[in-house]
Amino acid sequence: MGTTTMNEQTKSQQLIALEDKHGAHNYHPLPVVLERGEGVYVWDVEGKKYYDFLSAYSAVNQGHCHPKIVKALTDQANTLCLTSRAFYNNVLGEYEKFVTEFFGFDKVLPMNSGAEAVETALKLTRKWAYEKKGIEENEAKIIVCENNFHGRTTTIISFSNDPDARKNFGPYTPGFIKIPYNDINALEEALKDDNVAGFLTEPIQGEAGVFVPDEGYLEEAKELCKAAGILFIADEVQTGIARTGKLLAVDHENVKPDVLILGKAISGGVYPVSAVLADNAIMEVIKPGEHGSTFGGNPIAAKVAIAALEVVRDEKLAENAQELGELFRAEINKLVEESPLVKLVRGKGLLNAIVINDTEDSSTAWDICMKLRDNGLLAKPTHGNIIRFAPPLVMNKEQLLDCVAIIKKTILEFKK
Ligand code: IF1
Repeated sequence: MGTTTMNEQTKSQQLIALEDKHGAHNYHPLPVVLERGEGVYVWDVEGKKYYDFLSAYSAVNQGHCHPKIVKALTDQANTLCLTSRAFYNNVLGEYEKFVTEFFGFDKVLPMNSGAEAVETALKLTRKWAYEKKGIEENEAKIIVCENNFHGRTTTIISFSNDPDARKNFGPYTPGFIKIPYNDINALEEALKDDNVAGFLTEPIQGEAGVFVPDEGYLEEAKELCKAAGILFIADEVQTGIARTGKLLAVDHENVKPDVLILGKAISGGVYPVSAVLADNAIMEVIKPGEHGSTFGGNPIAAKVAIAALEVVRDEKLAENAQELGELFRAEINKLVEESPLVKLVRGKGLLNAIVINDTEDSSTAWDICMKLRDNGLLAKPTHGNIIRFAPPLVMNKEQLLDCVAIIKKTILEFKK
């Protein structure tokens, strides 16, 4: 009774088999089946408790099932869910005022997923280029960076250089110039083209392995864009909402983007909410019927996003991420000294990664993540030999040190 025999599957195994049989195989998850979350913790279907060190790719910055955000969701769901934008509703204006004041822009355009917000920013930039900058129709170009990650749509993967994201999904959307990341000279060179409309960048490259550019890069890039009269577009879908120790990662260099893209944690991971923010001179090029979405700006999304941003402000999550991030890197740097397995730790705030001393095609990082799981901490490799560490920002110091102990023990005991 209650024990597992050879031909009896655990609940986890059954649920994994169910997904495997009926779901498209577009993911390769770590074998753990979660059923409950609270704050920095999640529990699997067997009742085992874990620290969540992925935070749903930084969507759950406010912690799992934050009561204030969940209440905003359920209260609004019991009142009015969706009207479409064919009519006004009594919550959208309140959200638009709140979010624009929160981030310091004139206007917001609400969408749902991060990729949709990136698409919105690209369309906005092109239209602005034709109508305000006078670029000839269909000639606008947008500069992007190598190893970027901005989402999965056909246009966005057109300027990716990840073979998995691109191969056999062509033909690709033209109009993008790719330059190396963290290379100011390359940007300066690319800006000589008169048809450039904007420069799209991640303030820290997430999927590329938490690649932090040199100090001053964003500030100089913004200056160059300003001088060239083109738009600086920041994709803060992953780096925004306090993750890196400031409300936005561009705040570290006091840069104000012309176009700001937000997603993920703008809803605390409770509901798909994304947004594009810009000032009037840019946003006014989009007129009725030219862009939109059935769900974008719906009453639930509006209430959830207000609550999620209030939590970030009231619980001082940026300050906490800054402080705990420094502690985390200091502690993991000791591990770098101690273990030949860990090459380095890098990141900002609580967006960090360790690079494992092995080839990109080795299974070492994956195997370490399996051991971390066994020891009660969930993280996921990116690009083979890199492990990203991004816990919810509601973590306290004691919990962080507990996590550091788990990571140290796991790595020091690890045998290939
Ligand atoms: C997946 C990574 C994170 C993003 C930036 C836009 C989007 C994302 C900077 C699109 C999304 C995700 C999506 C997720 C994996 C993931 C990711 F591993 F690729 F790098 F977060 F760490 N801009 N990032 O990072 O947002 O449309 O997904 O809402 O499985 O594709 P979305």
